[in-house]
Amino acid sequence: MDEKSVIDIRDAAVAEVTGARSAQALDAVRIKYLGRKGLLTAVLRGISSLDPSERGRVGKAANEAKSVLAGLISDRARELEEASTRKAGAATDISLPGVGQWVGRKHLISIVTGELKRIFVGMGFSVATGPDVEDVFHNFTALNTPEGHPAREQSDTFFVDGGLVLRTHTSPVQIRVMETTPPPIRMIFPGRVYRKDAWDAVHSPEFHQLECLYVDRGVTFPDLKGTLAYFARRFFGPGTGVRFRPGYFPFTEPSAEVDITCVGCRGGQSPPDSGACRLCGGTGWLEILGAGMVHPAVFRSVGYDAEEFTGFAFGMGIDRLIMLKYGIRDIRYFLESDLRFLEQFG
Ligand code: 2NM
Repeated sequence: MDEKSVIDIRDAAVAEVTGARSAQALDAVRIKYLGRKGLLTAVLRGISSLDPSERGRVGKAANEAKSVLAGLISDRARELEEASTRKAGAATDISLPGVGQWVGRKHLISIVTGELKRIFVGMGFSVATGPDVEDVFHNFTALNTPEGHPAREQSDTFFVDGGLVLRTHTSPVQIRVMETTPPPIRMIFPGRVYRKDAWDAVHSPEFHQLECLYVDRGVTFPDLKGTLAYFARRFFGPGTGVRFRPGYFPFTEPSAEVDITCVGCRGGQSPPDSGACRLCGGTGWLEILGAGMVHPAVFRSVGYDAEEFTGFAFGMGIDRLIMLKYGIRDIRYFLESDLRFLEQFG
């Protein structure tokens, strides 16, 4: 074996690799030259038995041939692979017009949820989320809503096989947090919730809530009022008035319904040209959320000492909040994903 013979083997191999028309043919070439009994393999094995004066040159040529060939084989394998994934006869026609690419938009609900989070995180709250499919204990029982309570009505709740429900509020997440974390708790809970409502301009079977929970020693109703007044002014503007009316929720006592000065007529100060304000019906106030001091029965169901700790909680519908702030008259826009709607925001 001499250097010239090695180069002849290399050249023959290169020609065969270039000519291989299929992955199988290419593999046959690889085996013929680089396989266990391949021609180049045999040359490399035989080097030690060559005349010492030949070893250097033959060895160098054989090693070079091997690496050149290995590189060519992997390049050719890639070419064949690409060719086989292009459908037969579907050569690219570069004269065809391009396929348009629609660019999506961040959803208005995501934009505003981000804004709400920033407001509350700025006040020291952190953010927690939980499952959309809940058990009845976390969605109702632990929230002082026992069997037979009207809020458990078959007609309001989507039931799922296995004794589960689609959560009707985000409060079960609060229960999960309190079950696993001792006070103090300062958290907000944004998320999608589900109620068996028929579609109309202001109802949807899925919508979004943001709830808030603050538990510690000495949390009072004035803490709740201050937090909500600050929030309302950050979200709806500095001139926004806030009013608390008595309310009822099973999981809070006392409970309140919270209004802000109407964003349509600025609390009756700028009456529309004719008739009562479309938004508030002339009262000057809009209800935006429910709130209260956490009921001791809720604390007992998560193992908190209701003598030692107090807390406030509130909940608002994000979709409704957005409709008021942006003057959107129909909640169904939120689930249509129509870019003509979404492109108007953000
Ligand atoms: C609301 C209104 C009032 C509330 C209470 C709780 C918990 F877990 F602490 F008991 N979570 N959320 C609450 C209170 C929610 O939504 C209108």
